[in-house]
Amino acid sequence: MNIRKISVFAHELKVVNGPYVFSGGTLGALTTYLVKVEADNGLIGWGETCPLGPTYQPAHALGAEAGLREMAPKLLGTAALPRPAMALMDQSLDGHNYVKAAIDIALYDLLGKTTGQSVSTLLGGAIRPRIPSYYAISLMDPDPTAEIVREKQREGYIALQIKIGSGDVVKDAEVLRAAWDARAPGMALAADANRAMTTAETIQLSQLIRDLPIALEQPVRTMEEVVSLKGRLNHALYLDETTVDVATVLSAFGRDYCDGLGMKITRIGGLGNMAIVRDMAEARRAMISVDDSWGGNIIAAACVHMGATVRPNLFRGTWLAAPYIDHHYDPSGGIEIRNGWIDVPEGPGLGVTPDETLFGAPVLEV
Ligand code: 0XW
Ligand code: MG
Repeated sequence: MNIRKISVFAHELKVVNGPYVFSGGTLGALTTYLVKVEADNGLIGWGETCPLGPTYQPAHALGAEAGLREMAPKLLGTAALPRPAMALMDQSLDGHNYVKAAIDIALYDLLGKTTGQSVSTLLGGAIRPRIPSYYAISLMDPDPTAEIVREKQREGYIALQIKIGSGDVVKDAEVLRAAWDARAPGMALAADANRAMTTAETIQLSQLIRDLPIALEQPVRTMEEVVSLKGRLNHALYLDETTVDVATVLSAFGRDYCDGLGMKITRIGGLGNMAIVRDMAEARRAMISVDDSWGGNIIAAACVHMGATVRPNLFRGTWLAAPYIDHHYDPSGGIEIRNGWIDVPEGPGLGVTPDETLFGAPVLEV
C-alpha cells in the first residue's frame, strides 16, 4: 500500500464560548491544517495539526503549511505506513514534529481502515470505552475561577487545569486557593503557567500554596530552569511545552526532572511517538494527559484513541478544544465531551469521516 495523493486544507476555527486566555495570549480564532492521504488501495486517511497561535510553542499555522509543502511531494509513491513515512520525513525535514504529526495521524487512520481496526486497537487496545476529559480554566480572577470550578464539577469533570502566570505570584496563589476551596473531594487540580514564570516565582508560589496538593504544570520556560527546580518545590511538577521530543521525555524521566506530563500528540510527532512516551510514562509510573494544542474532530479522535490505551491510574485526562468550536467535521457526529467524559470513537481508523466540503479548496495537492 503506497501513498498516491496528499491534499492539504486550511480551515479556520473561530473560538466560541471564549475567549481562551493563557499566559501566551488571548485567542479569538485559529487556523487548523487538515491532511488527506489517499493510498493506492483507494482508501483515505485524515490527519490534523493546529498550533495554538504562534506563542504557545515554536510552531505556527503558516509553518505547518510550509512544512507540508516541503515534505508531501517526497512521500508520494512511498509506503503508506507510519514508521517508514516518519523515517522518510525525518530525512526530508529536520524537526517540525507538529507538521509530521498530521501525516502520521493520517497514516494510522489509513492503516486502521485497511486492516479494519480502530486506531486505539492499532496502539495496543483501548483499556476502557470512554475516558475522562479535563477542562482548562482561562487566566482570570479568583471568584470567577471558583465559579467555573463549581460549574465543571456539576457537569461531571473529575480534573481541572487552572491557568496561572499572570505576572503576580500572590494573585496566582489566590486564584489557586479559591479554586481549591471551591472543589469537591476527588477533583484533581493542576496549575499551568505555560512557561510564564521564573524559577524564583515558581518557588515562591510553591511556598504560598504549600498546603494545597495542586500539581504545577510547566511553570518555567526551559529545561535548564526545570532542572534548577528539582528538589526545591512542595508540589508535583508536570512538563508540557519543554517535552519537545521523545529523547527529552526519556531524559526528563531518567533524570527524575518531573512527575508527569501534559502531552500533546502533534508536539511529540504523532501517535507513534506518543505511544513511546505513553510506555515510558507507564514504566516510570508518571501521570500523563493526552491532549493537543487545538483542533477539531480529527485531532480529537487521535487524542481519545491514544488516551484510551493509557492505564487509568496514570491518566490525567484528555483536553479537547471541542467546547470552543461550533461545528463538527463529521456530519454524523464528532467527538463530544459528555458530563466530563468522552466516548472512544467506534469503527476502523479514527472513526471520524470529515465532510471535505467544509474545508474549501485544498491549499496544496500533490
Ligand atoms: C490546556 N491545553 C491542553 C490546551 C491549550 O492548547 C494549552 C494546553 C496546555 O496544557 O497548556
Ligand atoms: Mg500545559
